[in-house]
Amino acid sequence: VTRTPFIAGNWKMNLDHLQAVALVQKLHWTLRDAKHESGSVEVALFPPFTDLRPVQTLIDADKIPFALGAQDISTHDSGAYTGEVSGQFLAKLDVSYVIIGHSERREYHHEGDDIVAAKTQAALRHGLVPVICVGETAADLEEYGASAVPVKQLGIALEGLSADADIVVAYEPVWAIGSGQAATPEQAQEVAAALRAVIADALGVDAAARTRILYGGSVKSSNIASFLREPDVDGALVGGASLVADEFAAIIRFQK
Ligand code: G2H
Repeated sequence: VTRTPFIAGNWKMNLDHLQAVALVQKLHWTLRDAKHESGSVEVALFPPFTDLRPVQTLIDADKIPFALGAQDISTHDSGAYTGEVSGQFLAKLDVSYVIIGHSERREYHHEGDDIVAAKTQAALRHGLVPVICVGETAADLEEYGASAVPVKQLGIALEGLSADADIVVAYEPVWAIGSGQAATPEQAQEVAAALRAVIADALGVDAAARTRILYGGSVKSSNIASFLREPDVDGALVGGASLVADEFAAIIRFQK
């Protein structure tokens, strides 16, 4: 099985809709200029909810080969849930992916593994691919090593899913997020391999072979190739560096 490399730009709570459109135009221009080979890598952008419609309109009108993702999803489909956004609304906006369980939501919004599992199921119900984020804190790393906590988190998220569930997994060590201090490629590989084994246990070997596992945490153009060289790392979830057109374009053009 060949897994198409996946580069995801998680904008977090940055860029209003005017800035969003300007960044996507600049990115498209930069990549077109550099003869970006389409098809060799899949690129997805995860803007704030308020940017989804204008970005979708732009990529549709200019045939820009970027997929669209959301940063969160409600566990519910509709109803009296003030402030929540349903997966059915996202699907209607041509959103293909949704980040679930990012450590910032786990920490600041107290989302536990049960919420992550419910959101994973909500995404799949609406034909969205969940990008399930797992990762250990610095304290976890010291106490249990790198793999134990991500393995447990992913196991819970995958409970009850069917073998043909289309998912992406992102390994993001919490201590590496926005810190400038990325994990080593060796650690990313060790945990990615452990996560692939979790997928094999939960969904079977075919699912494990086709599912893409990303590394996230201080990815930049200068370290992307070292991660993508690892056999079980199939892409990256990029935060800060996805907000700068030249830098994100350089990450997209990485050489394995
Ligand atoms: C981790 C990552 C993107 P950054 O949160 O999800 O952010 O690349 O800024 O560390």
